[in-house]
Amino acid sequence: MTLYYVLGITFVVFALIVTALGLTRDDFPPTPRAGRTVIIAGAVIAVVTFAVLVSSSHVEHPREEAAAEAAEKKEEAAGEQGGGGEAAKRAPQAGEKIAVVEKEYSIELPRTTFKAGDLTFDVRNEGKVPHDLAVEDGGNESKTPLIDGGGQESLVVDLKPGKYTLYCTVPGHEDLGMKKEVTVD
Ligand SMILES: [Cu+2]
Repeated sequence: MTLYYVLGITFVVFALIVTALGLTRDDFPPTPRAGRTVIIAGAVIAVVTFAVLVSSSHVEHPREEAAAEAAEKKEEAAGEQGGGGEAAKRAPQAGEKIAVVEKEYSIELPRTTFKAGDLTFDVRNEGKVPHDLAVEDGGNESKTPLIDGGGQESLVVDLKPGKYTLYCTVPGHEDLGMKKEVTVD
């Protein structure tokens, strides 16, 4: 493809030079033989350019083709995962959904008692500074990514009956009031 461009540009430049010479100089071409040489040279460049264009036309859009191929492979890969992939995508939606609002410096919940099992905390940060929502379950801390002001993230946990504390892990925020005792039964 690059070769085609180089040849094409060469042909255009050649044609412009010959035209300029022909228009501005009375003695161009200086001899009939030189004139024939110019015509043959022009024809050769044109033919080679056309030949390269034809031979390279099957890879005329290499970038677009590569992108289409990549998309196809991605689709195939997704297809191979089959139902499993779909189930994994749905998993975060499973169980009870609880809308949580965080700001400086509080965590608001619609209620503080939940049924044991899958729980999805949909956390909206209505504050100005980033917050997250975490819960400690048997020594393991599960938490959302840090949520910028105005942002939203979900925390999906599978909790057994017991008492838990929901809190923000940003240093100092828990002590400033970003914690909430909840009961799972
Ligand atoms: Cu916070």
